[in-house]
This record gives sequence, C-alpha cells and structure tokens, in this order.
Amino acid sequence: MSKTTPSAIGKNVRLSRILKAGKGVIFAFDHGFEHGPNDFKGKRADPRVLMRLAVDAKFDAVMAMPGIAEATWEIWAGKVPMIVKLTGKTSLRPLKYQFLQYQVGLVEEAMVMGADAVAATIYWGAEREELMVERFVRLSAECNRFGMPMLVLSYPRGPAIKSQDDADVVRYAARASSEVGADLIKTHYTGSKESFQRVVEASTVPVMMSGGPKETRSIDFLRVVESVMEAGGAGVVVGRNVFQSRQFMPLVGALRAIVHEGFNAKRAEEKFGIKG
Ligand code: FBP
Repeated sequence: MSKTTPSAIGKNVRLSRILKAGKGVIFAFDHGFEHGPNDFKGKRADPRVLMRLAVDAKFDAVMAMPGIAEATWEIWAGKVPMIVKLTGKTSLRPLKYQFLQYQVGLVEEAMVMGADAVAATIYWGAEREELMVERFVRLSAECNRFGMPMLVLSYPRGPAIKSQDDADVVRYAARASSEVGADLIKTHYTGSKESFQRVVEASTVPVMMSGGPKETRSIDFLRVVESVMEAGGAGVVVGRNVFQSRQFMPLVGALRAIVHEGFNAKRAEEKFGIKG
C-alpha cells in the first residue's frame, strides 16, 4: 500500500475542488496585468463586474492576480475556488524582456487568503528559461509545504521558438513542466486532436487548453474545446473568448456541457442558443 503525506492529501483535496471528475472550465482573469485594462470593454473593466459574471456563470475556478483576488474576495468567497497567479509580466516592458515572467506574490499569502491553488508561467525556450524554472522550484517547494497545487502556464516562447503552437514544442514544454513538478498544466492548442493527444500523453499531470485570442465565430472555439476533450485534455482555462463576447453566460454553459457532459460543439451551441 502506498504511503501518502499530508501535503499530497492537501493538494488532492484542493484540486478536487477545482476539477470535477478530473475536468474543469477555469476563468483566466489576469489580463489586466498581462495586457492592460484595454482588454476589457466598458463596464467589464471593473474587476467586480467580471468576477460576478464568472461566479454566476458557474466557472469551476477563477485564476487571478493577487490584487484582483483581494479586491473581489467577497464575490468569489464560498462560491468559486480561487487560483492566485504568482508570476506575471506587463506588456509595457521593452521587447527584449517580454519573454521573462517575474514573481508578483507569495504562496503563503495566497494560502492565507483562502486560495485553492497557485499558478506560475514558464516560457520554455526563452533566453531566461532558467530564471523562471528556478523561481518555480522555490514556489513549488513552498507549495509542497502547504499542500497547495501549482498550475503551470506552460508556454513555449522566445527567439528560438518558431511557433508557440507547434505540437512538438508544446509537447516538450508540457513534459518539461511535468518533470519539474507541475500539478496541472495549461498550454496552447496544437491544431488537431491527434497532436494534442500527444501532448497529453507526454505529460504526467492533467493538461488544460489555454483559450487564446478571441475567435471571430464562437463555434470555432467550441470545436477546439471539443477536440481537446476528445484528445484526453482536462478542460479549458479561458479568458478573452468569453469575456470579450456578448454571450458570456451561454458560452460558459456551452463550455461546461462540452467539458463535463461530453456534448459536441454543435449540440452545445444549439442548447445554449449561441449565435455566430
Ligand atoms: P486567454 O484565454 O484570453 O488567452 O487567456 C489565457 C492567458 O494565458 C491569460 O492567462 C494571460 O493573461 C494571457 O493568456 C497571456 O496572453 P499572451 O499570449 O498575450 O501572453
């Protein structure tokens, strides 16, 4: 019989609040830092407005930067698990620093706040890959002390990477993220079910798809998510494809139907009355 530790139990307990039967639809809500508030239109620039929508839409978890998690705690507390993102970079930085994420928060503070997981980005292939990995190792050691799961945003990126969606590099990055101790991976879609299946197979932990820029037609995004699920993916971490759409609620409903109930994209589109 294998012996487990309080830390491993803590990670499993917290992860089970986020993933239902190993699958999830998570709201990515760190764009105010990564891209700036212009990503949000009109009233949605107010983080409380989007957090309320995310809670009402029944996302399985929200991933936000420490300050947004703090500013909106009364909205998410007791309603949706919070994943506090502990690394970031602004798009204001000079081009030569765009492939480096730095630390913006502490595991301990996320835990004190009531977070169910933390997240960190590694740009695999970037010139300063080793800095992000060393930081990850320190964060991961803290996570192990507290039984806190770590979501890795596993992104191949940098001058040596020709395409960040290339199946071989996404697969390599997912494997590298597994090998340094990620508990859950979020990465780019690789263009087909077959290629994403190879990514999932090479990883030792569940792999979720990262949403990406808004698709013109929502059905195209739903089809991608359908293919991720067919490939054995654990779901989707989505931001712009939902919050830049007027169909926020129906889209989250459709995503939940695809991820949790095995709907295909067409059936989900019809059931939730998604237009365009
Ligand atoms: P999206 O679904 O909007 O693509 O969000 C996923 C995400 O990784 C965010 O967490 C992050 O803010 C953003 O994409 C990073 O975008 P970029 O690819 O421009 O660095």
